[in-house]
Amino acid sequence: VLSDSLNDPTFSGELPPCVNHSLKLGGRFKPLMTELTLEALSYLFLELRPGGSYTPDTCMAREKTAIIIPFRDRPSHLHVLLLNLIPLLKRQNIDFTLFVIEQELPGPFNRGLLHNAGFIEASKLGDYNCFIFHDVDLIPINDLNFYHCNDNPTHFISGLNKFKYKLLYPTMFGGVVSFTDDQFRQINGASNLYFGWGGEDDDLSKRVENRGLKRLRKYPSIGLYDMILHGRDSTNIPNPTRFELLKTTRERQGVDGLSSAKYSLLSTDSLPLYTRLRISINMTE
Ligand code: BGN
Repeated sequence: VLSDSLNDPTFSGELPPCVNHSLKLGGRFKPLMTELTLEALSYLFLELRPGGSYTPDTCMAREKTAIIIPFRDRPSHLHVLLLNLIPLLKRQNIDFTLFVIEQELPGPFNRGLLHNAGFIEASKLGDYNCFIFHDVDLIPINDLNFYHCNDNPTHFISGLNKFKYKLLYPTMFGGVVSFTDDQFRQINGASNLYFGWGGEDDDLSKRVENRGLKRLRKYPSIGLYDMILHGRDSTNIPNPTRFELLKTTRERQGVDGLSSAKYSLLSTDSLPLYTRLRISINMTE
């Protein structure tokens, strides 16, 4: 017979804080480029809660992280990213939710506005204090590239396969970047005015600098990514106005950004591995 004292135990203390030097981490690895279906992936990652959330169960994570993935029409890239990113985040003991923010066709892609919409909508769904904006075609290949926020906005990429594991210019700030909630508000988010390819990440870089923040970057041997090879996206042509726009970043920053992001939220779907946010953007507004 079980004694009564066993029925109602009290935990002897709290979970210990998660530490960086987890025994599960393996350094640099070769990513798996296999394109699985979402169904197959969801069987691989049964421990994720609906909507794509995960909380380590053996330690207390240091922050609550929203991974925001701007997306349009590239399911195979998304599936390769999930196959590699989810295990990495688990090995790093990150408390995360994956958000895929999808812009409806037609019309040119607006990556900056998707950052703002993803930030605003994710913040309504949970009390996230760290936001990592993540391109769908960039696969991290080093376990020691921690998906944490820092005391300043951080560029996670120090080298990309297509640039021979280097960057093109020092102020590059695209692809994968982190902001705390406060840092993103402090710079009034991203510009909403860049339609099509290019420049919006350079604008973001200047916004960080203009508000007296530093850009941090991952250590060269750690911030390594493989870009999934693809041709140029015919629906996302280079934006001819990007050079002109970049001249006025400072003047626009207070009035063009989080404070002025206009979009319609079409649906919020809690899928097995991510929360899908579909939005439409009216280009003439
Ligand atoms: C730059 C683009 C970035 C892009 C990188 C890497 C512009 C602005 C005019 C100078 N910037 O040239 O948006 O991320 O290349 O491909 O086009």
